[in-house]
Amino acid sequence: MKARKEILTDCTLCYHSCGIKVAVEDGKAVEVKGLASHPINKGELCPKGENILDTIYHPQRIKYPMKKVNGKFERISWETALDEISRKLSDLKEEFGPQMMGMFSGSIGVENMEIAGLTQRFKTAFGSPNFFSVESVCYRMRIRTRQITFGKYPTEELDSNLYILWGHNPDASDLPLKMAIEKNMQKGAKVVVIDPKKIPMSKNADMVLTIRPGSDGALALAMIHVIIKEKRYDRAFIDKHTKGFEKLVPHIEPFTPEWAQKITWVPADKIRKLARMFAATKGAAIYQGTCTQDQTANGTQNSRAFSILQVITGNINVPGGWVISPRPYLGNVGLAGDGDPLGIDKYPLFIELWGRKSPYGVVTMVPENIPDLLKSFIVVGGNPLVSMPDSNAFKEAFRKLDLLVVHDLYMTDTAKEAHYVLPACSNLEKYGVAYNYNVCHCIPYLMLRKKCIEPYEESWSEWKLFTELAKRLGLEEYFPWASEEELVAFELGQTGFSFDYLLNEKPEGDYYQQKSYTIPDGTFKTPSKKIEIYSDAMQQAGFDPLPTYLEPLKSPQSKKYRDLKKYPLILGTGNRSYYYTHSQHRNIDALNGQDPHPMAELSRNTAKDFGIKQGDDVSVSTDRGTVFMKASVVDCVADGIVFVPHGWSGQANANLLTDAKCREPILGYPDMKSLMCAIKSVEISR
Ligand SMILES: Nc1nc2c(c(=O)[nH]1)N[C@H]1C(S)=C(S)[C@@H](COP(=O)(O)OP(=O)(O)OC[C@H]3O[C@@H](n4cnc5c(=O)[nH]c(N)nc54)[C@H](O)[C@@H]3O)O[C@H]1N2
Ligand SMILES: Nc1nc2c(c(=O)[nH]1)N[C@H]1C(S)=C(S)[C@@H](COP(=O)(O)OP(=O)(O)OC[C@H]3O[C@@H](n4cnc5c(=O)[nH]c(N)nc54)[C@H](O)[C@@H]3O)O[C@H]1N2
Ligand code: SF4
Ligand SMILES: [Mo]
Repeated sequence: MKARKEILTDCTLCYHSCGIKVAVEDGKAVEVKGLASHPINKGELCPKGENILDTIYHPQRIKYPMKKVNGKFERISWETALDEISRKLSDLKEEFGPQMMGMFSGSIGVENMEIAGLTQRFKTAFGSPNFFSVESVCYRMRIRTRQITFGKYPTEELDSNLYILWGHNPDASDLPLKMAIEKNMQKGAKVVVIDPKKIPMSKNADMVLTIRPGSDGALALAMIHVIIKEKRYDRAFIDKHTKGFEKLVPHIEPFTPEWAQKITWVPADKIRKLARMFAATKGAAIYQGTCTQDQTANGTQNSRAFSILQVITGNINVPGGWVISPRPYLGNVGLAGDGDPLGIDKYPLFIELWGRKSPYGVVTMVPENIPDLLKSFIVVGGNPLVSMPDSNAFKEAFRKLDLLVVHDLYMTDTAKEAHYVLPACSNLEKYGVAYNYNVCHCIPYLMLRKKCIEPYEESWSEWKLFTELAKRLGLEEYFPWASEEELVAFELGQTGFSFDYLLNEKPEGDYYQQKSYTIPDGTFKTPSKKIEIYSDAMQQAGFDPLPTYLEPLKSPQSKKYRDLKKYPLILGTGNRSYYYTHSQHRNIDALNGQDPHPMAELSRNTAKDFGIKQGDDVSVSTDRGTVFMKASVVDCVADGIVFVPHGWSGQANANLLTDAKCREPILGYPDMKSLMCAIKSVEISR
């Protein structure tokens, strides 16, 4: 009989890190099920998680290191690869200085703290400040804005009395929230959908607001206007905990619902109704799209306005509102270094707040800084030539690098451009700490990610990659951990949990602390110790200290964008597919069968206007490029809009349409949600 064991760990195919049970027989993972006791997914899995073993054991996985020779990849040993890479890095460092090295880690570095931490540590050890990640296109904007406002990061809880789904579609992207909403609706929780598209949750929602992409900031300002004019705010909370409300009152005067109606397409009456409903509910929360509200011209100010809506209605640290959940004292694998990352002059608040520096550079500025500043790149767990804006600009720039190294499980579009490709372990092949539950869903829970199986073929973990590379560069002192287990034990150091406890006694994970709904003195760590409705940090950095609205540069209402006539339709990119994570999983039959083609979505009226029929081959163009997809003519999308998915490779890559220089002015995020395009039917010869 085969020896079978069952290991409790997390999925890691997206940042939700759902709990799973992996059955392993004779060293091979043979079955994966949801872990019922896990607070995030309660035993459920999405189709990606259900099919995780197809990802782990797929024959297209990279098996050994490769080097590009005369345009073709050749197998080499790890020894040779690391020797050559370290020699090249040393030479470039000597000639140009250490800042010439850039590093990138993708979304997998968000759920996988070891990837982001070790990558960051390596760049510091090497002496470069230039670490880039998805943090400068996704989510950190909201964290940063809430830090600026609260000195803390209050988070939406899963259980709420009123869910405002503001550009967020849990059925596609957020399984834990979808489960929570379905459960709480049975108990009377209300749901509001603010979206240019009817999403599955629109069907049973209490209110549905069909909004013009990129105009959300105007709606939020008008809601603040109504709440203030009608005196529906929480006076006691404002008096006790905030600073600057008296400045907000006159500031908000012009932002009437009628003003917002013209900008947003949402009728003024509906704006009033929503503002009243929100103000009347304790335990109400805005669930802002995870990246939707960031990747637009008004991004930072959108997040500021949402914070202020929560604050003036007293929906902070109440169950179901936004709650400050305790963070664990994790050992920091990242290492602070000298020097300023790219972007500090243009987007200072992204990098520095109250004298504290974050480790990330502004990724949208990378293409224009190759090759003058950046000569080499190491990409660990990311596919920037598909996932970052303006793939043409990124590709052109990456082709000018003296050295591009990619560490991944698969031969991605980025890997194909590399000088060296190195095989990476999957999440079932290494140890780690699963902790995102607190950051994304306000659950103070930790779990040990277990090594369930041995590395596939010649794959290495990031710990091994950087430890070995550092040795060759004389940087071994920075990587003192003798094993992955030691590294993870270091991370767990001050959490109160030992590696052994999480491995043997609580393999299902554990709560490291309890949340509290009180607001003791000293809760808000801003300089004023109050919630800063009026933000001195924003003012000092030269930005509006009270929330404002900025029209997207490329929009039908923009005064600045001159070539509009060529691109008459609004373009949104990157609505999530339930079956894929970004550019991943297209090669998994069970998933690809469910969503086989990149589909450009548009309404019946718009399709008619442009002579497009269901299933037509279409081209979608912007001032940056053209993609080829199929038309999906639907009832659920508002007229005048085209939505294209991101993550497809080659000619269907949505980021051929986006623009690295079309940036949100405060934190430098790319606009991926509110652009302009043209669409037409095309003949594709097959
Ligand atoms: N299956 C799957 N899940 C994922 C991911 C994945 O790739 N696949 N990626 C993960 C990551 S990294 C992220 S950042 C999140 C993304 O999560 P979100 O940003 O929340 O993205 P979606 O859930 O697709 O929801 C976006 C919704 O916003 C609407 N929308 C588009 N533009 C606008 C606008 O301007 N205003 C408003 N109000 N609505 C708009 C769209 O129609 C869509 O219904 O998903 C995460 N979850
Ligand atoms: N147009 C448009 N573009 C977008 C978005 C959008 O909405 N619109 N969304 C953006 C957002 S929010 C995000 S977060 C980014 C995501 O951007 P990325 O993170 O760059 O995208 P992924 O395709 O998830 O790339 C992750 C890569 O890591 C590899 N990988 C998986 N596990 C491991 C591991 O353990 N180790 C290593 N070394 N590699 C591993 C995978 O095979 C995959 O190639 O995309 C952004 N791009
Ligand atoms: S939502 Fe799906 S892909 Fe993401 S962690 Fe859970 S099971 Fe895995
Ligand atoms: Mo993201």
